Amino acid sequence: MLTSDQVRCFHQDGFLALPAFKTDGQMAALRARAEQLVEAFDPASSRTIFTTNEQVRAVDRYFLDSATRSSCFFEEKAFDAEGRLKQAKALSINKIGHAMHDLDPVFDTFSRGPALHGLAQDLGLAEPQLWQSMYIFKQPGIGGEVGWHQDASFFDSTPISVTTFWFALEDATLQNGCLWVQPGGHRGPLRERFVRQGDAVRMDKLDTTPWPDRTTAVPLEVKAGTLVVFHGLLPHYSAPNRSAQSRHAYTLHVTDARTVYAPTNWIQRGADFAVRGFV
Ligand SMILES: O=C(O)CCC(=O)C(=O)O
Repeated sequence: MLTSDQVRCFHQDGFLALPAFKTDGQMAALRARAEQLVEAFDPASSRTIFTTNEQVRAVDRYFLDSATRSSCFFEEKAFDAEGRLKQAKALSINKIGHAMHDLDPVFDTFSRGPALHGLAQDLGLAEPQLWQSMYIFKQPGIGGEVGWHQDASFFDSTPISVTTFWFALEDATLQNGCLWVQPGGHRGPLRERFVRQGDAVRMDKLDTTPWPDRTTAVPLEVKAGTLVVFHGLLPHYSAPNRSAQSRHAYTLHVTDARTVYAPTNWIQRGADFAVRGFV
């Protein structure tokens, strides 16, 4: 799949953008299916969960259960002071997560196949395991910021192997909140670890190395259809979307089965819903 130059760039910079990886038809199919999932989602059933501060435990439960579901999460700025949606439901959802790749045939088709398997091999993921899928809407006007983080905080393994597959489903620009990355930043330490203990989750601070800022990071303005792959230690971030254009993206988080997946990671799979690869 990749030239030796592309593999070298990935290891040097910690990321690689592959334009035109997906066709318009493939993206349209995923987008239509995401729209259907949102349409089927009843906001009344979970509005209190997202709008009442005292209900932290209910939020945690909804979040933890989403590990094996296709759950909709609202944008933080979706509601007014009375807890009513300020815009249509379809323009209020921040993301769908986190198991569509294993639950839904359309997402499954988009998430798998020989091209992705071959790419994973070239990136050093000999036995890829797809733990998580997210359909990210980055809605016009209210799309929330995603703060600086490293995905290895959420998908820890020994040694670290998590690699992110980030598909632009629309053009990602500075205006609508494209990704920012720190080239070479994957050679730095893991700063935080998201730990699950039973039904509780917490973020442990591991290292005080500061996060990059816009002087050391670069924006990844990419066209729809581009696949960006990045190393699990690469610091990345996306700004709020205050523009009139949405910025849909789809991500997969993938580890290598030859590494030891941490039992404290928040997503775990048993034999009844086994983690699978790209083929
Ligand atoms: O798409 C974004 O805004 C952020 C995505 C991200 O951080 C991730 O997939 O790890």
